[in-house]
Amino acid sequence: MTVILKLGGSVVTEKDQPETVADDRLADLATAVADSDVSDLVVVHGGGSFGHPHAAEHCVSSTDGTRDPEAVRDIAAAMETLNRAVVGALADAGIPAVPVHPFSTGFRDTDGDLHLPTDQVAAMLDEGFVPVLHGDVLTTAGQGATIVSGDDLVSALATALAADRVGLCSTVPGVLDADGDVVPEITAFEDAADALGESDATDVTGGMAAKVRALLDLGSPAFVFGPDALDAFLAGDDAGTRIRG
Ligand code: IP8
Repeated sequence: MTVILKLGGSVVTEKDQPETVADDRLADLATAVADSDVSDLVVVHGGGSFGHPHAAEHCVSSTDGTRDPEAVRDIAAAMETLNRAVVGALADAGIPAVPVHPFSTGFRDTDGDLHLPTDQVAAMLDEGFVPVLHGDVLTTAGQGATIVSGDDLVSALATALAADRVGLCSTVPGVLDADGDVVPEITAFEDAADALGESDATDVTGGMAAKVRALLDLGSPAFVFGPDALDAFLAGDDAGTRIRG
């Protein structure tokens, strides 16, 4: 069973406090992962209060690039720092987590298509490791470098590794309708278009709407859920909102 789990940036960091890891929340998530029976797990985490403020400061987004190497180094370094914290928390819970930095391996072509080598990720899984990737700055043909969201990486990994399940662990318990209730299932974007607004903190790669669109395009069942439902998701149960295109 191959599972791709995204830990949202607002879950692993305190999103309103610059460069602050949400240590207790991260430790609880790591414990839930350690207690699960998933054989092949790939973790991807978002930028939260590390990547997004640096990207905004340098005016870099998924569509606006930079040719300033200092900006690239700055964003990449912030994400490496956060990745070290996430890998460290998983390691402390006994998970064989190892870091994978997308900037060093991937790029976008002139059509904006993401090229992310995944053979090394598959080899890591075969060797019993848990690869931990992250949203990052990424070389982009014709634009210098842009931001790649963890969600884009999740899609690329899910396709390349033929994932059985995909999970997005967010601060909200799922996709919420106008009354604040969790939408149990989305099979077409129009089902939830009214409920899908913008993310409230600085987020240069789009909010829930972009996530749902990407998940609808996957061949694997995907779930958006809150931290409390991580163990249910990892146990193979429905969690939060089920998204199936
Ligand atoms: O939080 C963005 O990743 P996301 C990464 O998954 C950076 O959108 C560098 C802002």
